[in-house]
Amino acid sequence: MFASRSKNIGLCVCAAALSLTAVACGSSSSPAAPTVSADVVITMVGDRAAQSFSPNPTTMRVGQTVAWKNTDTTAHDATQDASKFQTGTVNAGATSSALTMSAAGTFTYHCTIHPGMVGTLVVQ
Ligand SMILES: [Cu+2]
Repeated sequence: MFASRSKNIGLCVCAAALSLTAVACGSSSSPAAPTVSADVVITMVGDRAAQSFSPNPTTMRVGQTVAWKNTDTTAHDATQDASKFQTGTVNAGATSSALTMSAAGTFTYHCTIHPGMVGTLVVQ
């Protein structure tokens, strides 16, 4: 009785882990950006100092998701200065994965490819 019970639990955990892995792989490896449904979308405008990201600053609530959409003709990323969050490289025309902001704070971020590109995200 106990043995078959724990076996079932083990299978459940395994299946959940597999499906999570599949989702993660699907979103990060697909060449064309899937349609991202984030609560907040920040546009990557280009290498323009404090005007590189729009809107800037961006304000959102704890628990909301945010994605960065690159409307420029070259790749960018959005990396929090203390690396608490990062989009990874977002190619021209693409949109990053949606990131969930789970903590309040004022987060300054930049593009590691173009360090002059800076923005601020305020999570309330
Ligand atoms: Cu950049």
